[in-house]
Amino acid sequence: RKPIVSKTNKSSFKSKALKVNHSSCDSISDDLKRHFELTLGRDEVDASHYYLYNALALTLRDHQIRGWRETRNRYRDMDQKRVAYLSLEFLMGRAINNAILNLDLDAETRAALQDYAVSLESLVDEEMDAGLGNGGLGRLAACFLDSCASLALPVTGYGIRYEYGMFHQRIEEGYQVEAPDNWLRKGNPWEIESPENTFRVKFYGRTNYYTDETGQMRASWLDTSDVMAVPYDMPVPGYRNDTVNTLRLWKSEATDEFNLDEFNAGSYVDAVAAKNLAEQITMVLYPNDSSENGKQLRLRQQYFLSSASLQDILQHWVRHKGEKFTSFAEKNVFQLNDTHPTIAVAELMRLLMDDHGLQWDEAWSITTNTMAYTNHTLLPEALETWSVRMFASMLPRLLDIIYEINARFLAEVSSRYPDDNERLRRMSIIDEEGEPRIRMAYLAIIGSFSVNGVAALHTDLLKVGLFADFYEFWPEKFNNKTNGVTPRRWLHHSNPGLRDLISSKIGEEWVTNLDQLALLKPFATDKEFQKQWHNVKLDNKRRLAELVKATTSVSFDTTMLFDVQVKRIHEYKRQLLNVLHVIHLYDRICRGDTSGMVPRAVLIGGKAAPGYAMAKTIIKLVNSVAEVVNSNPKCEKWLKVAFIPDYKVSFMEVIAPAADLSEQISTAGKEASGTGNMKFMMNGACTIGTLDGANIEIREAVGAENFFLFGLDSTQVEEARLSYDPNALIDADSDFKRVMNLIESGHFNQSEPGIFDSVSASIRSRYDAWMTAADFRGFVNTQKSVAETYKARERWLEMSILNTSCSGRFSSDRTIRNYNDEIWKVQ
Ligand code: B1H
Repeated sequence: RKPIVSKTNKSSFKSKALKVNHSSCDSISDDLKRHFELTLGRDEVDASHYYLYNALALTLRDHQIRGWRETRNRYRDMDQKRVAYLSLEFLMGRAINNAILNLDLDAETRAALQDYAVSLESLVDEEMDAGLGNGGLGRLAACFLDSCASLALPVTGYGIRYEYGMFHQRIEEGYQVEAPDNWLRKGNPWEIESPENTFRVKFYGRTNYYTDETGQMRASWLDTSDVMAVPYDMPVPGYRNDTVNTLRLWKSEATDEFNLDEFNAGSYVDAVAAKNLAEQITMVLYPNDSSENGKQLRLRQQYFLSSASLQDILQHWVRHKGEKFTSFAEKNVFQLNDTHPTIAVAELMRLLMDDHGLQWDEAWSITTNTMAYTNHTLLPEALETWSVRMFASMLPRLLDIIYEINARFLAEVSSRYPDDNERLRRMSIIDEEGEPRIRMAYLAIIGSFSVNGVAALHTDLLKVGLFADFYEFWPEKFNNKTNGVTPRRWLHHSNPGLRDLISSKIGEEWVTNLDQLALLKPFATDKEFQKQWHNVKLDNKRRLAELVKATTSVSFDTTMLFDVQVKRIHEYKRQLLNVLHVIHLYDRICRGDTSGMVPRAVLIGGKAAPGYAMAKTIIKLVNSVAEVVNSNPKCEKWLKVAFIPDYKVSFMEVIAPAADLSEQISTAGKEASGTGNMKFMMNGACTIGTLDGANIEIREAVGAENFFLFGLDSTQVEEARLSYDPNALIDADSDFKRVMNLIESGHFNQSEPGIFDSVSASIRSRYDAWMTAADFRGFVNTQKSVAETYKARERWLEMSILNTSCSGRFSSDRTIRNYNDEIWKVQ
């Protein structure tokens, strides 16, 4: 057989090879062979390596299964409090490298693959990203699972096993085209179906009130159409700690008694075909980020997840403790990832009262001592409300309960604030303006003992703005938990060069104690260390340049400043501002004014919600500008622009390590936290950013002198809004005027006149909510100082090293410790 062809960093391979554990090495080799030849029935490695990938995944899963069982038993024996993290999104990305890393099986795996003359790197590309999320909110849930397992905390993720995850994005003629993500088509070797834990979820029907044998008033939910929830479990390995937690994803299936009438009427085929309705529930992820969608099917998904997960937990409780719930709240916490699973508040009440016979007060005490709510956005378009009418027909029993929660809550408010009807109207769960709607955020706050924001500024803004009445009413409920990201995936795995360099200086403890990165600070000005740091970055830039070339045909020169903005496309994130700067640079280059400029490679990537026209136009604009810039010989040396299609977790693993400059340029007050900003910082990128979300804390951590700040702060934004006059700003700034003129003259869209009219109109509108024009000048000026600093190579390297050194507090381990210390309180 041919020798292994490995693209891996050789030094890391060698250093690991010394540590091969021979017993697990043999077993990996044997298991791989067994799975390849017996489980999958293969005898040759085909070109795609698909079966070999599967055999390896099964091998690694086997290795997790022992730890999985042990972990379950340990949690049970310790009789600790459990946490259920309820989320409509878990953006897991690929599992294979994470498993190898956390199980410490790198050398063994590589050794086993030598028998097949296949490199690990070529195998991992066979795995589809598990794209069960939109962006930051879903990826945060995934980072949290890694940290919980690594801290050996008994936390189970509960989500939906979408048949189709986040759509694939292609770019055709510069436009986004969506393609379905059939990620399960070739099977998912990581999951284990657990049909014995199937639950029944009810929909429609009516409430029936009756008096039970003891004379109590009781309710039951009758004449329902039911759907089965079947769990699929994915192992969540902790970092080298023998802990394997669980991500339990529910799939919807039809019950066997579906459409009995039709069945009996003889239309057997119609009855079977109707199974689709039930199975639709978990068919597809809604691709909206930071905006709600209001569709019936989405509410069905939310209730389906909430009900199945709570039934699972209650069943477990009853099996171990019987029908006694006095200590339930001491032993369980439900963390609600935004309002999406908030119907769980009412569902827990229903299950406790209707199925387990508790009285209202006892059930309410349990609910409000177990539910905790995380808010992720202040954007009004993302705040979920559901029409009462839709609720009344789909979830009638839940609506009864919500009304009762509201009535009791409003009674409390009015006893604290007598005769304040305005306040009652403001705080009511039911919004009575227009068609009555249920405000899910209010239900979440009222039903929870903890309400948290995801960065300091965000939490402060919640207190004084959106939730001010509730903060006044229950100040003790409110707390901040600044987001974080897992250093295992986002540094150790994705940046092997930097990982080895860091470990060579400060050892490996940083992997589980990221504050240790501070030990690098003294080396920030060390010439030799800077050189090594620079070389690692250069290697990473080469790797990214290859990806960009392969996906866009644009060539990035690795000596250029890599200026990167990857995230969902949204007006508040202001990709437009970035494009205005690119056009400004292009304009200067065309005019021969390159003084002080640095050669730049600008990379932009991200998906637009399919129904979000402006976001899609922005993608088209980026691509049109890229085409003009990249085909102009004058720009060749100075500027390259690329839009990377299908931005996803596995791409970020290549992008973050290679970035020099991280663009975090949202309108201040709009980005709740951001987490991409943390991944870039950890990998030694410098940030250009506004005082928004966690940028503020990043700047605090790294020092103002190592952060490129620009723009209005959130207070100034709200003040400036009152007399905002973008046209005056444009007219007073000749650079800005030329940029607008290039857009408006059709320079970038000569064959498609008018397509960018909406873009220029939005910039020029006095009502532009994102106030792009207000920050143009500040952004351009600060980009100039970025260029100057980049050219002062040693200063830049110092900043880069300091960014990594100061990123310790943005580990999701820190975030999870905060959640546990202040909310969950698991011993
Ligand atoms: C965030 C969302 C979101 N905030 C609605 N809100 C969705 C809202 O499908 N929906 O209906 C989906 C997602 N996502 C993000 O959460 C914030 O914008 C980021 O700033 C933050 O870092 C992230 C994690 O907290």
